[in-house]
Amino acid sequence: MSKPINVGIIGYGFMGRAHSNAYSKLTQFFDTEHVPVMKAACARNRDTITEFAGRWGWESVETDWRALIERPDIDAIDICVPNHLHRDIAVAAARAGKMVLCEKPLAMDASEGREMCEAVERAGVPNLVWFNYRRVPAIALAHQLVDEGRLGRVFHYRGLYLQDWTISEDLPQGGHTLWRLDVAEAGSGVTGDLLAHSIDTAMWLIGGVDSVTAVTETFIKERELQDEPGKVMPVGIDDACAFLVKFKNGAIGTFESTRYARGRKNFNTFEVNGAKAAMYFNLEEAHKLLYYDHADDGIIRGWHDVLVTDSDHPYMSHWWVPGCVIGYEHTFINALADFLTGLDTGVPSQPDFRCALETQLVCDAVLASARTGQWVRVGEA
Ligand code: SOE
Repeated sequence: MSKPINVGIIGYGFMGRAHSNAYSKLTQFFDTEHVPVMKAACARNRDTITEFAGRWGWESVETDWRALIERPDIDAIDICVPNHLHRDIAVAAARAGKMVLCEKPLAMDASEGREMCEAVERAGVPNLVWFNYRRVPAIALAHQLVDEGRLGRVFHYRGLYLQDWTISEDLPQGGHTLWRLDVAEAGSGVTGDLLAHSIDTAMWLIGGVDSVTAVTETFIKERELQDEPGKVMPVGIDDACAFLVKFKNGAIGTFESTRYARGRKNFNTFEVNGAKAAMYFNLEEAHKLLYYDHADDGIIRGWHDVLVTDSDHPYMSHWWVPGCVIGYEHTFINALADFLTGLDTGVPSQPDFRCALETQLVCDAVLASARTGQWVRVGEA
C-alpha cells in the first residue's frame, strides 16, 4: 500500500521548477512505497505562485512560509529559495516535525549548516540536500567503479566547473533572477554555487578532504542592483576560485571554477587517476563516462567511451531502452526516488544535512584560505 508524503515547496525559480517536475513524474518511473503528493506551493506573491501552482499541479498555495510549515496536512518542506533563507526555514520546519529537503549549498556557511544539522537530528526528521549530480547515471557508475576497487589506489582528482554567464559588466546583481551574484543572499560566489557540486562529487567518489589552499578573484568590482536600477554596489562574491586539495587518503586534487570561462556553459568535469584505471566525466556530455583500464591488452589499451544507458547502469532500468539518453531534469527524479526509497527501507539516502555540512566546511576552508593565503585544515562535521 502506498504511503503519501504531502509536500510543501517554497520557491518557484529554476529549482522550484526542477523539483516540481520531479514530484510530478516520480510515480510514472519509480515504484516506491512512499509517494509524493504535491500539496502546496509557497512564495510571497500570490499571483505568481498561483500561476506556478497551476502550471505544475500543486494543489494549493501559501504566501508565508511560516504558515506553510504550520499546516498539519504538510509532511515535508522542500526549500528552493536563495541560500540566506535556508537556515531559518529548515530549522522551523524541523521543529514542526516536518521532513526537510533543501537545495544546495546547505547554508551560507558551516555555522548555519551546523544549526540545521542539529535541528533535523534533534527532531529526528528525514532530510536531504539536493546535490543532484550524484544522480547522473555516469557519475553514479563512476562511484560504483571506485567502490568495486577497479581504480586501485587513487592518486589524483581534477575537478572543473566552468560557466560564462556573468562576463558582461552590465549584468546587475540581486533580485529574483540574479541573487547568485549578491553575497548577502548567496553567501559566496562560485565556491558555494558551483564548487560545492564539485566537492560533493569528489568526496563521494574518493573520500574526505584534509586541507586546502585557494585563490579567488572578483573580476567586476561593482554592479547595479537589479531591484534598484541606478544604484551601484560593490560585488562581494568570488567570480572565480581555484584551489589545491590534500585528501585524507593521501590523494591530491585541483579544482577550478569560474563564471568567466567564455564558451563554457555548464562545464562540470572531473578526472580521477588511480593505479589501475582512470575516469573522466563531462556534464555537457552527461551520458558518457570515459574510462581507461591499464589491464586491457596493450595494443588496444586506451581511453574509451562508456555509453551509460544500459539497464544494468545506475538508474537506467527506470528509463528508456539502451542508447536513449536521459537529461538534466532526470537527476532530480532519481534523487527524489532515492530519498523515498530511504524512507521505505529506513536507510537514509545521502547526502543528508550532516553529509552536506562536510562540503560546506570545505567551502568555508577554501574561502578562508583565499583570504589568508595559507593552507587551511577542513573542520570536522
Ligand atoms: C548556476 O548557474 C547554476 O544554476 C547552479 O546554481 C546550479 O546548482 C547548477 O547545477 C547549474 O548552474
